Amino acid sequence: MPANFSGKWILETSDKFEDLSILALDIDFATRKIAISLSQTKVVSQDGDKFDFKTLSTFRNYELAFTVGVEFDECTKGLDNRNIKCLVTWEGDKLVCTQKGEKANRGWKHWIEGGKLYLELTCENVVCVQVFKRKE
Ligand code: YOG
Repeated sequence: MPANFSGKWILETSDKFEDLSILALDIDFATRKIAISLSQTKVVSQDGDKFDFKTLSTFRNYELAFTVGVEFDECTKGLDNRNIKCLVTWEGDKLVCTQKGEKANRGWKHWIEGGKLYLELTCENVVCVQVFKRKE
């Protein structure tokens, strides 16, 4: 039985986020400095295999809706502004997205562990891990 990610989650720790944004995603210096200082909130709505992820901050917001097992096109507008082809699948209780495009080895994984929401963002040889706690 797949995990339930629904709810509001607030960023607690973010490891290698700057490496991901500069080394891998080519985000400019000024934007990167703002990005690393942001408090991020994930608002997740899950209805079976249908998901809506909102990543909210005082600087920018990002929304992604998808169905597990159905390939879709994503434009990462306001992030690194690239077009990618994505597929999200379940690997056990992990939600795994592969993102095909200009950047190699790109994707993310979400899972819940010890009541916290984990997000592993990968691009090329960089792996960033974010941990979110439930917001009351
Ligand atoms: O999440 O795709 O939860 O979409 C990754 C940013 C920062 C802008 C955030 C704005 C990577 C400048 C979303 C931050 C760095 C930095 C708040 C990750 C790129 C640009 C929006 C993501 C998935 C999975 C759902």
